[in-house]
Amino acid sequence: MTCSRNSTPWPELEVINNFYDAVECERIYRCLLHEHQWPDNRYVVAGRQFILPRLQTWHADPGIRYSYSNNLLQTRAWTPLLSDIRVQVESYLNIFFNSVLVNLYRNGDDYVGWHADNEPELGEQPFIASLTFGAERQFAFRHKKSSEQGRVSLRSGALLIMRPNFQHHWLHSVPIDQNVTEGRVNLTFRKVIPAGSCFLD
Ligand SMILES: O=C(O)CCC(=O)C(=O)O
Ligand SMILES: [Mn+2]
Repeated sequence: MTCSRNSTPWPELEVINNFYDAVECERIYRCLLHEHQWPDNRYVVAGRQFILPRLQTWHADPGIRYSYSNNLLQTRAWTPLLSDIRVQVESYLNIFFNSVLVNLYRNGDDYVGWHADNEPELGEQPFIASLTFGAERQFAFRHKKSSEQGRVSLRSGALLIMRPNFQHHWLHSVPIDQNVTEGRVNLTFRKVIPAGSCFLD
């Protein structure tokens, strides 16, 4: 891997471009697009049907439970490809993850709305590593209390690091972008605190 660490003006965020080179990105993207078992994006909560504006799967080590989108995500085992990527991200960062959320944005109409990844299961210091494959998309964020906001472009092969304070102070989203016609797969590696443990990390 020949990547460069690029700090952003925001200390809680770091973008590492070319974490995967173009050839690797193409291989990984094609594999995720065509071989990953994508579920339907319609789901029912309390008798009402909702449509998720992207496709999504959740993979975790045995025994890991996460209430994020509880009604729609079943925990799946790690695939060989996701396991390989996890090892590469972990050894680069020297941080260990036990789960990954996989999102497919089929084109620029797919999006994720404003949110913070700060569920109690992620502990008090949620550290998230996020990888992009496929189309470049904007990652937008806005401060929870002030009017400050920002954006970074996430290109194929980029690793975005969200340090814990990012989830404490900011909301983030990937907005609709009608100029984007191609798909994008995003992997967010997370560390869920196993049920019954203290939040000490
Ligand atoms: O697609 C992205 O870059 C972000 C996805 C995200 O925020 C999430 O899965 O929680
Ligand atoms: Mn998120």
